[in-house]
Amino acid sequence: MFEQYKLPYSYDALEPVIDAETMETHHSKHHATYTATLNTLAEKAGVDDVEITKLLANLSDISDETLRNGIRNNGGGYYNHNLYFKIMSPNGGGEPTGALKEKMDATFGSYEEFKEKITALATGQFGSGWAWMSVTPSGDLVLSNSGNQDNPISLGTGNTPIFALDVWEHAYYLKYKNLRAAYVKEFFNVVDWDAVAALYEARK
Ligand code: MN3
Repeated sequence: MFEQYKLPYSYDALEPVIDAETMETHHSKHHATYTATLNTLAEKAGVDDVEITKLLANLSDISDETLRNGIRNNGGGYYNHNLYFKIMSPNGGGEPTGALKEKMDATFGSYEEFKEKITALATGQFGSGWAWMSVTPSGDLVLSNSGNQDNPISLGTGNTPIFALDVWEHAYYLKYKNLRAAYVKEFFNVVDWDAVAALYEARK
């Protein structure tokens, strides 16, 4: 049984960066539906007791193609949004600190250069998808993007995401309309770098 991440903040807490209606629809409809559908499909496939990261890393173990594709999409939607909602906070913004900052500076040059690179991946993702910062098995940081609800785990990279940026239109359309770049620019004002640093510490 997979449980949807419960928001530790209210739907309007991320205003004005993300409006309350978008947050409520995103969490109580989109994410709730991914979670419910994942639970139905995972039970059918007999994998409802498998950890989500293991499930996504081993999709090829599911022999039934319909179940496999459904779990790839809905399991991705479940995992991706858990991470996305977890790394946002009404007290977010600012810059990374500590070991995460040191590693990001060493990898990307500076926080500003990180922002430029992840922004290019987020705005350059054609159609629905995500932009990621992940930790490799050897502890390095890498940036990537992916379509639909795929992620670095389901794509078999072996990397663990610690930063997720949803660029599906449902994440921004009510407020930003077609202007994905405007949403991405504002998104950094709600990123909880302490939460990202905790995920980094757990993986490095
Ligand atoms: Mn979404």
